[in-house]
Amino acid sequence: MLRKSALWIAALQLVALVAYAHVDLIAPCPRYSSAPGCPPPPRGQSIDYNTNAPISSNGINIQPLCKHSVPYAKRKVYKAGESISTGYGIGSSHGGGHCQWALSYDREKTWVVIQTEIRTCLQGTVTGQNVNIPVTIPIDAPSGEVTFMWAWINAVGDREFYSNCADIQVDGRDGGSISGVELLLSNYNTTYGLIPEFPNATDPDDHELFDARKPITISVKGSGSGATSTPGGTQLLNTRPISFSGD
Ligand SMILES: [Cu+2]
Repeated sequence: MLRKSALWIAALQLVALVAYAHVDLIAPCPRYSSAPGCPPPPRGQSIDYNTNAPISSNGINIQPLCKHSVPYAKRKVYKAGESISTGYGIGSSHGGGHCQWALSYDREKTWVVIQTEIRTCLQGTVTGQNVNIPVTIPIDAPSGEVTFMWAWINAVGDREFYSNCADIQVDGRDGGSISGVELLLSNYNTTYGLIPEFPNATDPDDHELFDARKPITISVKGSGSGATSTPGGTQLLNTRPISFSGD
């Protein structure tokens, strides 16, 4: 009996370790974050103690983009043109990778990428460190309730896709449009293909796929009505054949 419970404790510790093995957005508060200062989860939802776990690993264990679909009731307000000091909790930086930051005005149906960092994103960060990366809300961003996403494709290790989302309010123009590129979903699941590991500076990192992201413009009607987008939704990108490089 005693041995058995000791084993259980060891197993639970292992689970806890695994939970710390990745990276998460910690500011602005991602949905249902356990971080101090973050709001309680919305009614019917529970705290996510694994916000730092990928939403897809080697094309399996798929969770929805953002991990959770019910937004927080309260939103932090940012002005169009404002730089957000986004924060990250580092468990393992996996050699860095590709980051995309995207906004959705239609509850995560359509995404416009507003900032990208290829290859070096979170590279060289160490376990336990908190890292800040400035992300600027475009000056022409229309007002509205917006989902703000950080997405990450790691350089080294299992082929993972990370996605954390914060619920924000953008204080900008009353209606109008915002332009950027579509969100690249490589590594999200096998449909989108996997980017092989790129541990060394000379390794190919599939940055061409990022260069090839299609432009997208999201139009937002004035005074709080809905959003429309052209050419229509986040399209499937990256039809590269699936390949695993040994890990
Ligand atoms: Cu990880």
